[in-house]
Amino acid sequence: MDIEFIDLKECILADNEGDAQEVRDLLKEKKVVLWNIMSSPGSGKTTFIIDVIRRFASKPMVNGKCLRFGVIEADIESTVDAEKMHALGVPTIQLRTGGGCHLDAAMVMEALKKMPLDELDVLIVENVGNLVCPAEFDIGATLATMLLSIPEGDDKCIKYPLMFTVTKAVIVTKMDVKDFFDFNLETLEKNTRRLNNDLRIFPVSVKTGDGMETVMEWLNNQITSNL
Ligand SMILES: Nc1nc2c(ncn2[C@@H]2O[C@H](COP(=O)(O)OP(=O)(O)O)[C@@H](O)[C@H]2O)c(=O)[nH]1
Ligand SMILES: [Mg+2]
Repeated sequence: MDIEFIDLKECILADNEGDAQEVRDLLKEKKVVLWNIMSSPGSGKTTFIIDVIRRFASKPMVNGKCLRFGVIEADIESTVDAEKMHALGVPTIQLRTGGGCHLDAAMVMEALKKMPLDELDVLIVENVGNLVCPAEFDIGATLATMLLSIPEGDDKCIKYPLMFTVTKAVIVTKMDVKDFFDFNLETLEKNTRRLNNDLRIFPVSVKTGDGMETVMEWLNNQITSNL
């Protein structure tokens, strides 16, 4: 008798595709942009998200209103980041993956059921800190971006290529410490071009504010064109 095997990864990913479509359909109906933010732990996701939400809060759109944000925090454990978002006054849901290294679309759908979608324009997902698994799972996002911090090095797109192909932009964080590291932006750009010719690269420092206005302009276009 032949040994049967089940390719679990394929099954999981196939199910996930259907779930991701359901997330997309619901958010299209509700006119909410789902923005997936991925990176290694500690690259500055929470810090960047807080800064972006604050900047958008003082940036009225053409109709005089500001974009309304919600946040889904995904962590293996703890509510540290969710507490920071909650303190900003934005609707926040903490998803605890209980050891899982990524979010999938079904988990996001659970969070959507608890979010006041009719009162939101943008729902930010701070994905689990990891450059591998989150890239494999479509969560139904309208916009996917990643952060890469200066201390991580400019070779990460060679080591984790998938992440750099599923994102629209790499936000290079902690530019204020670049003099202490051998990070070369041109090397990063050259290596990412081979993987994803449309990828945008935005060097920023949330500490000094450098580069933030440029990335805000791009984000504003990405969000408003998808609303
Ligand atoms: N020097 C510097 N540190 C930063 C910057 N952004 C974030 N950090 C620091 O990096 C650490 C990790 O940031 P955090 O936002 O928690 O990263 P996350 O794990 O990706 O959410 C914290 O100590 C932040 O203060 C920055 O632009 N410059
Ligand atoms: Mg965080």
